[in-house]
This record gives sequence, structure tokens and C-alpha cells, in this order.
Amino acid sequence: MSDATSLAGPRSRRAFAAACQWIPGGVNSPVRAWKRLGGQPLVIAAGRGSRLHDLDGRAYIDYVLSWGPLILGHAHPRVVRALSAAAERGVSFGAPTEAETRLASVLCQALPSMEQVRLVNSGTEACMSALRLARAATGRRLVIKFDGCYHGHADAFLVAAGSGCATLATPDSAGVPPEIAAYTISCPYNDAAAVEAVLARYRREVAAVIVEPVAGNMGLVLPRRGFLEGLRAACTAHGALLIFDEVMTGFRVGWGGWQQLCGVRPDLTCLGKVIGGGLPLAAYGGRRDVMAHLAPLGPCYQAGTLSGNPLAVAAGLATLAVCARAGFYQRLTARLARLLAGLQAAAATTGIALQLAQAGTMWGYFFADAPVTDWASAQRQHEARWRVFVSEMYRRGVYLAPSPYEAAFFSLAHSLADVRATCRAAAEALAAARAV
Ligand code: KE4
Repeated sequence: MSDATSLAGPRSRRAFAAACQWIPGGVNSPVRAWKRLGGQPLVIAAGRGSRLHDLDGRAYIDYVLSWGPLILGHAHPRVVRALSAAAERGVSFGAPTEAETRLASVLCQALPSMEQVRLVNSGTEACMSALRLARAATGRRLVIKFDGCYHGHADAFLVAAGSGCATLATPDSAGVPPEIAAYTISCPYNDAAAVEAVLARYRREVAAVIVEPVAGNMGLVLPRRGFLEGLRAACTAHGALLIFDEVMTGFRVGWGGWQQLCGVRPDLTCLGKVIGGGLPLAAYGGRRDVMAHLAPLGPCYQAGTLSGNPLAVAAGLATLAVCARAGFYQRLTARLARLLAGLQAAAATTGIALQLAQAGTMWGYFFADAPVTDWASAQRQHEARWRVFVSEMYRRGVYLAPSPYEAAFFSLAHSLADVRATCRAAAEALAAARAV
């Protein structure tokens, strides 16, 4: 049976062996280890446009795009120029800069629910800080999240978590004291009634409900009609804050994130990935009265040596300047739709059940007979077919996430020729998967 064990070339193998000597598992983030796929990861030499290049000189059409940030593709000239110019002025000051204000202004004008915003260094930090702020603003302790959703690796969120936790089948991490995990309640995604029941039971104890408005860490799962609206109403009724974790969807599904498309106004929003253009930058923001609890204005503490780092801010501003161009998301979304139509046609020809989903410039697929709506149904996908499909796509020069619990992404650099090449590869890879 086709598998990924022979994909890495000799130089990748040597490099990964060296990595394993000094870095746990050879990776700085577990999902990169290919544990679910098998084999060892490719070690990357460079990225250019829509392509990744591994140490053995092989090129791949990249649909991981650093897990979402690279909406312009790799090494976009405008981003590289902005980084070079910023570096020439000094890489960090630990003091206010005008560029941070410009980025904060762009983010708040794009997402009007964010009246103020704080820049941080990772999505984990953004979500962790947003939860602490919600607890400070409400004086309450409990938080509700959703099975299969992932909000970074802060203790409070390593309960029924998606992404790398799901990939490694460790949705509840070691090292998180039960007393801490006890403050987190996880409900099924797309089940607003379950949240209402929890809020009614723990009346006045729930500080926040945090949700990925489009779930991208159990594969791509779209919100059912009424789900987010139900969360909004329940939070308002019970005095809990609604936090939209748009680290993945922010400036990925559209300029104003999913909240602009669905019309639901959260109290706090977390952003990341695209807003840093591939550099370590994230943000959290929301209602001015809530943000006023943050030090130095209020008693809720959050800090960071490199928060608002000039290089990361420069890369973010350059990226968002391109995204802000008229028709940017419409063109990218339409081109991605052509990819999904081609994949659907290939699946139909092959006679294999493939569930495809798209949200703006992100997409997902499940080898399942019925649409996937939550963590339980995501786990029912035909994983052996997924493994063969992905292995065969790598073999044909297409780079997909090495986990069945991730979303896929698209970029300005992906051409129609890339779309056609991907569909050709998929036709053969699906035929191989069909045989499982
Ligand atoms: P980071 O701390 O990894 O920057 O962001 C955490 C995070 C928060 N919220 C959402 C919705 C996210 O998707 C993420 C991180 N996403 C994963 C991939 N699905 C990061 C990849 C990794 O862990 O290596």
C-alpha cells in the first residue's frame, strides 16, 4: 500500500536525523512530525511563490502555506522589501513605534467589533490573553470551548483540543493540572443548545465562550446556520463574553474575517497568521470597555518583550496592503473554487466519497460519506484513504497537511496551471485511495 515512508530524500533524512538529536521529535511544533501520516517530514530549503523546495531539490505546490499565514505565497517581493527596509532601521526597540499604531488602526477598521487591539507574538498568546481579560472583565472563572477546536497550547485550552493535539490523539495534554482543566467546559461544535444548557447550569460563572467561527483544526468544518447567532444570544443573556478566535479566519476568509461575513459581533477577537505575513505576530482586541481592564490602564496584566516587533509589523502591513486591493479576495476565492470543482470532478470519476468545503481562501476535505459537522463526525473519516491520498499527492509534487485534522490554504501565488496540475495529481491519488 502506498505510504509516506519513502518520500523524504537522502538529504532530508540526514537533516532530520540531526534535528532529532537536538530537538524533541526533530520538530519545533508536533504537527510537523508526520506522526499521523507516517514516514519522516521533508526538510525544507526554501519557498518561492506557490512552491516549497525540499533539501533534495524537489518542488511542491504548497497548500499548507506555513499553516495559513502566507496568503501572498512564499517570499512575496513586497513583503521581502518591507522586511529589509525595516531591518535597516533596527529590529526591535521595546518602545512604541508608529508602525504598530498603523497596524492596530488597520485591524480595528477592518473589524469594527475591535475598538482597541493589543499586538502579541502568537495565536496562543492572543487566545490566552483574551481569556485572562474576559475573566478579569467579568470576575468569573469558567470558559466554554468546543471539541476539536484549537486555540493554542495555553493550559486552559488543552481540553478536547484539535490540530496537533487531535493529530497525536492527545486532546488533553499531560502537565495540565486537573484543577486548571476543570475551569474549561468543552461542548460539541455546531451545538448552541448545549452551550445554552451549560450557561444555564453554571449561571453567572462562565466568563467566556471561545469559538473558531469556522473550525479549521479538525479539518475544515463550517458553522451551521444559526450556530454563531445562538452563541451570541446565549452569551448576551448570561453575561458571558463571546470570543471569536479568528487567528486562522481573520483576513483569510475575507478582509473583515468571518464576523463580517456572518454578521455576528463578538466581544473579543483573536487574530494571527495572515496579519503577520509569516512573521511571529498576533493580536487580540474588542470592546473598549473590556480592553480598559488591561494594564497599564487596569489590573489585568499581559506583556511581551517583542510584542509589536517592527519586523513582524512591517511584514503584516505589507501583506495586508496587498490584501486590501479591490477584488483580492473575490479573485482568490473564485480561483480556489475552480480547484475544488476539479477535485470534486476527479472524486466523482473515481467513485470515491469526498466531502469538500471552502471558506474564502481556505479549504478542506474529508474522505467521508456525509458532510462533517463536528469533532465526532470528523473522527469517522476514512483515515486510511486520507493517508494514501496525501502520500500519493506528495509523490506527485503537491504538499498537503500531514494531518487529517487541519485545513488547507490557497494564495495569490497559486496559478491556474497550479490548479490544473493539482487536479491531475488528485485524479491519480484518488484512484490509489479508492483501492484501500
Ligand atoms: P499559534 O500559537 O500556533 O500561533 O496559534 C494558535 C492557534 C490559535 N487559534 C487557531 C484557530 C489556530 O489555528 C492556531 C494555530 N493553528 C495551528 C494549525 N492548525 C498551528 C500549527 C502548529 O501548531 O504547528
